[in-house]
Amino acid sequence: MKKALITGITGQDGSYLSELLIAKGYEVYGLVRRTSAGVPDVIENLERTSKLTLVDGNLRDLGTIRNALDKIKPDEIYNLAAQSHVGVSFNIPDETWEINYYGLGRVVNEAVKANKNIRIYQASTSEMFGSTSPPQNEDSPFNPVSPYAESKTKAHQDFIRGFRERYGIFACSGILFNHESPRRGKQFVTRKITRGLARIKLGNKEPLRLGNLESRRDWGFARDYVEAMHLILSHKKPDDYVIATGVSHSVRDFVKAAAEALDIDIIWEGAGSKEKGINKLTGDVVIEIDEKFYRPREVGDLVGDASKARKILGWKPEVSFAELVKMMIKADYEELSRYLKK
Ligand code: NAP
Ligand code: F7E
Repeated sequence: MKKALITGITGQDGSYLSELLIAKGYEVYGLVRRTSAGVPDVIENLERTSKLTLVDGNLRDLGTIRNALDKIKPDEIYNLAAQSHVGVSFNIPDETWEINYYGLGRVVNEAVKANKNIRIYQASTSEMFGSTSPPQNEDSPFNPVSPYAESKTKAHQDFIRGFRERYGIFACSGILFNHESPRRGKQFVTRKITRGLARIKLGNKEPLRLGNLESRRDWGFARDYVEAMHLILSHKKPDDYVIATGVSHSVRDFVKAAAEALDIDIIWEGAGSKEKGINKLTGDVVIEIDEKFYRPREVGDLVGDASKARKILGWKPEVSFAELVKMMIKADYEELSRYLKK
C-alpha cells in the first residue's frame, strides 16, 4: 500500500485530496500545525474512521518535518501548505516567504535525504504568471507581482525544477489556476460572495463589501483539480502542468451569477469606489466597494491553457463556472439557514 504525506491537509485542497487518495487505497498522513480552531470536521471525521493519520508539524520547523518523514517513510509528498492569501502577503511578506519558499526547501531537502526515489508534488500557482498576458501555459514567462507569487515562483524554480534538472528527483509542480468549492476559505472572494449574498437573502441588511470587481480569474472546481495532482505524480515522467478551465470571468460576473442563483436582481449605480449594487426589488444596497480590499498590485486577467494536461494526463475539468457558483450558493444558503435558525 502506498503512503502519501499531505502538508496543508486542513485547507480546501487537503481535504479533497485526502478523500481521493483514501478512495484509491493509499495510507494517508497529514501534517498539521496546532491552531486554536483545531482541524475541520471533514478531516476529524476521516481521522476518526482511521483512514487518516495526523502528525504534528509546521513547515517553519525543520525538526517536525524530519520527524514526520522518519515516522511515515512516505512514497509521495503533496506539499499544499502555504500562506495562500495573495492580498495578505503584502502585509506579511516575511511569513509568506518563510512558509512558501523556505518551507518547501525544508521538505524537499529532508525528503530527498531520506529517499532519493520519493515523488514530490508542489502546489504552484497561476499567480506566478502575474502580469503576463493570457492565455498562460507552461511556456509563458513568470512575472509575479505579489510576495505570495514571488515566493511561489522562486520555490518552484529552486526546489522543484532545480531538483528535477540538477539531481533527477521526481519533483513536479501543478500550476493550478483558481479553484473553489463550498470548502473554500472564507477570505477568498468567491466564498466571501456566496456567504455574503446568502446571508443577505436570509434577511441580513449589512451590504457585502468588496474590492476590485473587474479583475478576471479562471475559476474551476477544487475536486476536479486534486484529481490532476494525483495524475501528475502518477505519470511515468516528472514534469510541470498548467491546470485550468480555459475560461475567465470577472469578480462582477461571479457576483451576478451568485445573486441570480438566489433570485436577487442587482442593478449597479455610480462608478469606481462609489459604485453600489442595489437589490432591484427592495432598493437595499447589497454591494459596496471598500478600498481596503484593493491590492497594491493587481493581477488583471488569468486564463489557463491546460492542453498539455489534457493531452498527456487525460485530465479535464468536469464542473462549469455556472455549476460551481450554484453549488457554493446552495451549500452556504443551507448552512447559514441552519445556523441562523438556532
Ligand atoms: P488553504 O485552504 O489556504 O490551505 C492552506 C493550508 O496550509 C492549511 O492547511 C494551513 O493550515 C496550511 N499551513 C499554512 N501555514 C503552515 C505552516 N507553517 N505549516 C504547516 N501548514 C501550514 O489553501 P488551498 O486553497 O487548499 O490551496 C492549497 C495550496 O495550493 C496552497 O499552497 C496554495 O498556495 C496553492 N494554490 C491554491 C489555489 C487555489 O485556487 N485554491 C491555486 C493555486 C495554488 P492551517 O489550517 O493551520 O491554517
Ligand atoms: O482574489 C479580487 C482580488 O483572494 C481573486 C489563492 O487561492 O488563487 C487565489 O488567489 C480576485 C483578486 O484569490 C475582493 O483583488 C475583489 O483580483 O479570491 P482571491 P487570488 O488572489 O486569485 C490563486 C491561484 C492562488 O494561488 C492563491 O493561493 O478577487 N477581489 N474583492 C477580492 N479578493 C478578496 N480576497 N476579497 C475581496 O473582498
